[in-house]
Amino acid sequence: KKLGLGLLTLTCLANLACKSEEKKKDIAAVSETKKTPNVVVIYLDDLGYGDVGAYGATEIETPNMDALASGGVRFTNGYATSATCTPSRFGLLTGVYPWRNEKARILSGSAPLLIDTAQYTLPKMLKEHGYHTGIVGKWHLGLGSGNMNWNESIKPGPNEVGFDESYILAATQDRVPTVYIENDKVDGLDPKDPIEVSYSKNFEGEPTGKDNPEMLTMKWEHGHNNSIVNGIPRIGFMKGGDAAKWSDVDMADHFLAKAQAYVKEHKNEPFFLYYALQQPHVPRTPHPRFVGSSGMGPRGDVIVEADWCIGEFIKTLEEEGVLENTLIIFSSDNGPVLNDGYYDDAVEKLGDHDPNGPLRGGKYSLFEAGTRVPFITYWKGTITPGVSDAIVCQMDLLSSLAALNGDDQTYGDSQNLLDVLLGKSETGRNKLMLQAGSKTFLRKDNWVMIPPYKGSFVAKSVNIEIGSMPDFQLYNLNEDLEQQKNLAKENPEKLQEMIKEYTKIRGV
Ligand code: NG6
Ligand code: CA
Repeated sequence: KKLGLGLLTLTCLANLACKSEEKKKDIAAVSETKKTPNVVVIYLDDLGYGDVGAYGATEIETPNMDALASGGVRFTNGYATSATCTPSRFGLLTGVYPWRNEKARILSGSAPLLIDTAQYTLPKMLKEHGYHTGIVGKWHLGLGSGNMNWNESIKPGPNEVGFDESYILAATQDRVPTVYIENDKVDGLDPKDPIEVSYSKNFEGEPTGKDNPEMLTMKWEHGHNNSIVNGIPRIGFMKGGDAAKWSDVDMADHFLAKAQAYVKEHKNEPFFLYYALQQPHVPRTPHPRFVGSSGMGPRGDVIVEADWCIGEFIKTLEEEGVLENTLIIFSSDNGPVLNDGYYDDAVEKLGDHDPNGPLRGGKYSLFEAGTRVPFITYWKGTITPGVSDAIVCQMDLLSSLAALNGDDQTYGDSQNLLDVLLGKSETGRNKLMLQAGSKTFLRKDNWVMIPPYKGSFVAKSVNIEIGSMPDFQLYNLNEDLEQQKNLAKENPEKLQEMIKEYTKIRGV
């Protein structure tokens, strides 16, 4: 049999026309041996419900995101688990409500790993089903077990919670350490120039954004006045590691190249890639070729840049012959913010663009724009394009993708919504306990109930309505998507029903 194949190859080699035939067969053979598709999660950072053309944006062009929407299922009620990054990513990967873990709050760059290494996770599940698993991009779920030495093996991290391969930034683009980490090592570290990181005090003699404004190419507005890297003041202090420091303007290209390389390397086996882009989180640092591309300043420009990255990445899937065998899930970790601590014209140059779309609030908010995000599933040739109003949550990927692999169990708080994600059913969740900071609220059918909370209604620094009120809030999203009319007094029966349900889930 082997000899026969060898002969066939030989004859084919002699004949160029035969070569493309061979390639086609190759691709067919690859997809045949795979029972289930590759899975790619494309995850943006702080991209708002209204930032995407397919979700109604008219002032900014996102043709590649729109192509996913028009060729896939566009969810109008797709949710992250939280209005900030760390808890949302925790929910996405574990299938567990982040409010069950008190430590699931915005983490510093030196925080220990948040996910228990014994926790079942999305990548672990897919690994069990024969997938190779990789992450490229933003992590922000902590690393190590406290007192990290960045010059040695950085463990535990993504590789200990299910990823075979990882290429990440530790926390956020605005937090130190400003280096890439490949598996358990800082990429490009010169051992003669060790890295030190502190979130409590500066290292002697090191400039800071606060004391050395003359060194800055980007000005801080609130927070962000510690160590300066590439002229940008960051959160946290860092010393050394010069050769390993990333170039902010090249970050998008850098992660894209890593994501493309991952696909090329693993196209012949089932793979799961979590491609976590850093845009449009602060500091917004578009590559020079995107500067001015949106007319909206850096925030718009990095959205255009991210859209381009997505287009290039999908081209790679296509060129490598795996696009029709890949389920893509596109979403964002939380809602939008304009001024998140730097002067970058996000407010001044916004024009008529509304990153919230029709929703109230934004990043950090109890209102819809905090957690309701663009959410698209795309599987060329398999998913029938459409729009779905079903309630789906990123946390549901674990059980749904387990079902895709023939495992009908449900895990943690994750529901099996496979048919919904594939556009075959409109029956999504009927309830979902969402969170902003440490505050939770309940979405049930078309109703939202926000319990009374202390704290200010508006977060002044970012100019976003967080939504904390001394009284219960009740909204009917069918009639009032903009959450303008609190029905708590008008509809005490509904309110009581919602409180009962809330208490049942939260146990408080
Ligand atoms: C906040 C930062 C904000 C952003 C956020 C995390 C300040 C004043 N603000 O603490 O700029 O980094 O944390 O964003 O420091 S997230 O998308 O990763 O949750
Ligand atoms: Ca975020």
